[in-house]
Amino acid sequence: MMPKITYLVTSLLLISILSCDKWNTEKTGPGMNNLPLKSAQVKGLFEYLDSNTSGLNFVNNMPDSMAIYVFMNEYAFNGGGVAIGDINNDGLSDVYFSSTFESNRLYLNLGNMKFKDITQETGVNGGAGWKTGVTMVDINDDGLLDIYVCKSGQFRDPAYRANALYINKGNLKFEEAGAKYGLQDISYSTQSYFADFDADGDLDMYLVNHPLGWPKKHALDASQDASGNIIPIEDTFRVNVSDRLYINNDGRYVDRTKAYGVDNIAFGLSAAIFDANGDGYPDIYVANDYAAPDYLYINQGGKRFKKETDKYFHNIPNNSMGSDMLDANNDGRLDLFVNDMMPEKKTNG
Ligand SMILES: [Ca+2]
Ligand SMILES: [Ca+2]
Ligand SMILES: [Ca+2]
Ligand SMILES: [Ca+2]
Repeated sequence: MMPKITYLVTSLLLISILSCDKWNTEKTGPGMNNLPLKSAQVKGLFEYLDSNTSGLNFVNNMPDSMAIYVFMNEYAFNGGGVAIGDINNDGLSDVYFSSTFESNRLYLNLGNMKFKDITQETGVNGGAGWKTGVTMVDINDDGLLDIYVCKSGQFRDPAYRANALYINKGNLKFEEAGAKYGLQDISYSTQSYFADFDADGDLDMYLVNHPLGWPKKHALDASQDASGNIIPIEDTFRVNVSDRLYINNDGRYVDRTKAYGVDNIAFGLSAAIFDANGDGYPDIYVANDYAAPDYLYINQGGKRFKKETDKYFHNIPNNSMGSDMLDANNDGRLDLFVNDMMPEKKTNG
């Protein structure tokens, strides 16, 4: 999901506001200066643990550079994400943080809310490039959670955007196998979502992607023949911008984006995978920022998707920032929550 690290930090901040009797500016660790948090003062439903106590001392450091300034690159500050899962099946949830520019970090849960950074010995640092979302998934169905890291950024060499797949070999050993699985994707990725879209018993992948900026967003590459007929040209810009759908063929992932009808251009920030119409096939709701609306793709029997947003929703957000599924009213049916950054009323001046 889009900036999961942002959600985590935001959650900590909200907890502090709700729980503290007074503001406290004690330093609580690297990058946490001036947060109004102090363990001893927090009472209530949640207890604040500082990074010195938990060992979770990851910080997504961003260099002060014009090259990544938000007006030069709109998605520069999106993150960074976090995935939580039990990588060693000891019943304790472990934590993987994605760092935009520095090394990703894997923390092993030692119990009693203590964590140990095991990035170096496991080698799951994400490699070079600009890392974005991360997903823990048992991609080969061997009972061990694997880790898939998305990448984005404008690089001359697209290899810097090759997403990484770390296969869990057991005993805290991992092996990078993105190329082997066909998932060394070089598009501008935000986040990956795994589900059995074609209902053949293995996990396929929907990849939420984004353009780098506005200039070519609505452009059409075309030429004309001698009679004046417009001939569309394969839009290479769109190739790395569109969301992608990969179908799993016996452990080898194959790009079936166009065949499944999910070729699009939008500043995608997240997706929610659920069965919107109860037919047993997973459907996809994509939350998009800026001009393109959100998309609801209804699965057509595992063969393709049909965009049916208007059929299911009277209104959708204007500028979606993220989404999640939950049963908000406890009636047994999943509901959809989408953040919208736009106010209800726009005012000028
Ligand atoms: Ca564990
Ligand atoms: Ca596995
Ligand atoms: Ca499948
Ligand atoms: Ca469905």
